[in-house]
Amino acid sequence: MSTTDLSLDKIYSLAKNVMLANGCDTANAEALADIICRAERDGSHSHGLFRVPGYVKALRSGKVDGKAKPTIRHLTPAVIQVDGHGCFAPLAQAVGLPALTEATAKIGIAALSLVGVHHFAALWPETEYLADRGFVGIACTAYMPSVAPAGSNEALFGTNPLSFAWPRPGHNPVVYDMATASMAMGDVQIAARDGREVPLGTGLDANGQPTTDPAAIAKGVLLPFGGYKGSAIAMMVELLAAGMTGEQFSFEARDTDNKDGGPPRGGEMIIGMSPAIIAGDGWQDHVEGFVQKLSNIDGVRMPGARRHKNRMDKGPRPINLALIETINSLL
Ligand code: NDP
Ligand code: PYC
Repeated sequence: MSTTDLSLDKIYSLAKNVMLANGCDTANAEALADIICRAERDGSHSHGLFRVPGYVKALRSGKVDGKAKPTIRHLTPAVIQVDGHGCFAPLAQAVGLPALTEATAKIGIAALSLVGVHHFAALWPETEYLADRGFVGIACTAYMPSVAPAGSNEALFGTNPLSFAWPRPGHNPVVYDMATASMAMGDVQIAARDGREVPLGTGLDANGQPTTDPAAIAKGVLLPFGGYKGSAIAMMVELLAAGMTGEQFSFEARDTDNKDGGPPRGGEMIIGMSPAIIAGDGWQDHVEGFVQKLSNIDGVRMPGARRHKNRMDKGPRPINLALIETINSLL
């Protein structure tokens, strides 16, 4: 695979310029460029520049409004709703997360429901936002069907990611962010692009047969991680991200989407919790003992640690050359 080195500043300005060139106003373009640049910085390759062609398709088809101005409502003191009015999710998050943080700090637990958004990114930025301010963050979103519920070979769930972040003042938070599919579709597509096989158990081909060929899985279905247990968590994500927000389930998103290749309209549920209020004084030392015990076990690596290590590197990032050429052609 040929790559070219790009500094983080160049990644940010490339992403911002391509969004501005395709109908975004400054607020929308900057929110997207920030999320794309942070994904490349951390090594979240399937959700950084790789997603730019899909973002642009959604802008060009008019499905996403690059000039949308999200609005915020307090449904109760602890329940906040942001309507993106058709924007990509990052700007709606930028509007809602400060209010969620404030409500969590006051009440101990609060929820942010995003509606009218198009989510195409990783979820750790929203959960880490809360953890960086001393709160636990949980986030999930649905997509369009590509995952067969356990026992079937018919796609109903999206790859339905779930992220959790726990604050560790003075340290990076403990954070996981994972598709509830055995593999994110972005990683399946990257494996197909780079000519790599994926592990058996990742998905089934169009005839319902197990395969290690990522291109065949893209035409068939992904499987949930961990059999019926992962399938139950994927179901929970549908219920929280669509049932609880009132937005579209993955199958509804497929039915209403214009199939331009960009993300469909949907919802996201983000929950904040305050350990200082719920657990009380001493929570930090208590938890730190557990985290140390876990991370000191031979062979264990903490989720999030790979990204946080990548983040320390301020240098350029190698980016797939063909992808850069594609993005340049969208300017
Ligand atoms: P991975 O399977 O790569 O990683 C999932 C989590 O497990 C990460 O927190 C990762 O930490 C951690 N991890 C990985 N390997 C180990 C290990 N050996 N020991 C301990 N922890 C480990 O992620 P996915 O492929 O499932 O998802 C990738 C991204 O795709 C996510 O950011 C997700 O939000 C995004 N996504 C977005 C969707 C959307 O609709 N917007 C849909 C589906 C996925 P670390 O990051 O440090 O490696
Ligand atoms: O990688 O599965 C995925 C995905 C879907 C939407 C955004 N990312």
